[in-house]
Amino acid sequence: MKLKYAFLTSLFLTSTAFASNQITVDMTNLKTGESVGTVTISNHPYGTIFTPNLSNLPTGIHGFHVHEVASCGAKKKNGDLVPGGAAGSHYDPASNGQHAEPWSFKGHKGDLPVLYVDEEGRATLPVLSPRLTLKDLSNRSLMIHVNGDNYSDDPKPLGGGGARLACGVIN
Ligand SMILES: [Cu+2]
Ligand SMILES: [Zn+2]
Repeated sequence: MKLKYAFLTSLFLTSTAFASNQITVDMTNLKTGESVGTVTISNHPYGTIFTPNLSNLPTGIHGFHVHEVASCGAKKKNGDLVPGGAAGSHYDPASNGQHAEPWSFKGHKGDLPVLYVDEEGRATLPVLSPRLTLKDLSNRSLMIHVNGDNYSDDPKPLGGGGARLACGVIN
């Protein structure tokens, strides 16, 4: 009986440790509803690493953030239905109220380094967030924007990323 309990306990601890080490997020094109691949988020001594395995995206750099709400649905804003609007704004638990460099403590905690998409429409280069932990990430969403990100609210708010292109709920 004792042995059986120890075995079950070790099984539980192993699966828990594995589950808390890595999260895979399914990403969907908000216009077409089609899958564009996954982003795997993993623990690292320097923060969390976001490893994309994405395709069918527009070539170039794209704003990439953790948004506060675990939804990729559309939401009405000023009478217009905004794709991905239900994801809310950038994850900002300290209510810093500004968009900044991913390594800055003055900006949103969900501000990530830009996502690079190659000539074939693929994104595979990982980025590191030095501030986020996996704990921060459950029940949030991951967003890829149409435009890039200058890590500032100037000249455009939220880095100038503009419309929401692809999204995934982080469970
Ligand atoms: Cu965003
Ligand atoms: Zn931001």
